[in-house]
Formats: sequence, C-alpha cells, structure tokens
Amino acid sequence: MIKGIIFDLDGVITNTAKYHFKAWKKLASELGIEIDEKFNESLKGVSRIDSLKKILEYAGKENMYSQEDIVRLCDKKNEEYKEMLKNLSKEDILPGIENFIDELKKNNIKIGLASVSKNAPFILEKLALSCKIDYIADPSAVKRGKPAPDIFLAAAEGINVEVEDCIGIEDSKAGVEAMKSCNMRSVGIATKADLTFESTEELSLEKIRELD
Ligand code: B16
Ligand code: MG
Repeated sequence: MIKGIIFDLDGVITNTAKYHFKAWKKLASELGIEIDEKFNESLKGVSRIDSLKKILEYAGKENMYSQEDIVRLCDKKNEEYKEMLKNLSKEDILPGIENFIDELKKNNIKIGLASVSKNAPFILEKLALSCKIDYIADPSAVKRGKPAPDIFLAAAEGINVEVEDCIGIEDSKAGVEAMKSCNMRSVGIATKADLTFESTEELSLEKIRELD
C-alpha cells in the first residue's frame, strides 16, 4: 500500500543546486579554492557544514580552519544563498511536481519532506507549496545526515505512516542509500533507485504503484 510519499527538496521539487553552487563557488574562491560543476555533484544532498568540509578537503585545506571559522564561513555562504532565493516563485517548481502533489492529495496520500536543507520551510513558502506538505522533517533534530536514514524516518513518523507504506523520491545517491538502509521504497530522479525516472515530469501515482 502507498499511504505516504516523502519528497526530497533540492533536485526533486525545485532546482536550488544551481544557487548552492554559485554561493559555494564564491566562498571557495575567496578561500583560494576553485570548484566546478562536476565537484558540485558531490555536494548534492550533503549538509551545509559537511559541504564546506568537503570543499576544504578537496583543496587539502581541512586543517587550516577552526570550528568557529567553519561556522562563520557556513553562515556567510548561507547569507549569499538566501539572497539568491529571494526571487524564487511558483515558476521554479520542477515540471510535473505540482500536478503530482495535487494527485496525491486527491488520493488521500500523506506528503512528507525529507530535505537536509535548513532553508526548506522558507523555500516551500516561496514556491507556495507549504500548505500542501503535511510534515517537514527538521534536519537539525536528526543525528545523522544522508546516507543515514534518519531524516526519512523522521518524515515517515511526522506523517504518521509506517515506513513500508511510504515511498521516497530522491535525486541524490546519498538519499537513495538512506532509503535503502531503512527498507523504504525509492523513486530516483535521474539516479538509480527501485524505480527511476529521467525527469520529474514523468511522476504519476499510477506509475509509482508499480512498486506495490
Ligand atoms: P542548506 P536536499 C540539500 O538539499 C542540498 O542538496 C545540498 O546541496 C545542501 O548543502 C543541503 O540541502 C543543505 O542546505 O544549506 O539550505 O541547509 O537535496 O536534501 O533537499
Ligand atoms: Mg536532493
């Protein structure tokens, strides 16, 4: 049975990865580090602090910054990123997502969000989707990030649906692994999962029921 669908945010509901990349690239270049789009792929689904650590490691500079420096640099990146989110609107919802969400609502399927982004509530507000999401799992309240299953388990609990009755939708490898490790069925957007679609446009309840 499908009773709940759990969405990832960046890469599934909207494409904020391009803004994360711009903001990280700017910060990295201030630190004398050059990153490209290929490297940015490895930051998808990774928390803010772990993303910065990965960037520093990439340049062999991980021992040059104190914990306080790391927090300050993350804040700086986030300010830049939030500035870029100011103009986000309904237009930025990825193709097919809104119709799919409406289809789920009509079928009384609960909707949860399992994003590691601390900006998720703000982003959903900007996309005018907050009222359609039943529960947003809080990434600050879970111990481990993706590929650990914590955020998916928190979302399932929040919508009050057993893990075996949930299906999660992800674009990142870390997110699919997170679902695998708690036996949640997965749909991947351009990433290998129990069921894979090339684009969000292809999502429909009928196709997802193949997993039942
Ligand atoms: P924030 P998701 C993730 O979103 C992004 O893919 C990742 O690039 C980002 O570092 C992370 O959120 C944290 O975001 O800085 O806004 O807290 O894919 O889990 O929705
Ligand atoms: Mg994602």
